[in-house]
Amino acid sequence: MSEPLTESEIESRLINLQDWRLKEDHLKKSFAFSNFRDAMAFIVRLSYEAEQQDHHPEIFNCYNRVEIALSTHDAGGKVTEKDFALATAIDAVA
Ligand code: H2B
Repeated sequence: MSEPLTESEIESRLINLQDWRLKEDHLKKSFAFSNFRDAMAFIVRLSYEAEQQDHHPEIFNCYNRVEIALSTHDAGGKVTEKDFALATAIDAVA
């Protein structure tokens, strides 16, 4: 069972991440690519990270745009350290 982070714990961790925001109990970020193919390649690449971490993002795609939302079901849908670990890995893939 993962422990939810407090809002101030989340805000202090967000300082180290570019363009991630806390919204509706999720860590959210929008990525823009040159085209649909690059956006889909990003999704496939991040899926390997998600599987490796056994932690899975919500993903919305529209053409060249990919929106990611992270929360932890096991923590009642709140943000935990697992979401920060996956956000960091997703940024490395992008
Ligand atoms: N992904 C996310 N985002 N939150 C979780 O709590 C979660 C998950 N739990 N992926 C994992 C899988 C869990 O269901 C399995 C059984 O480890």
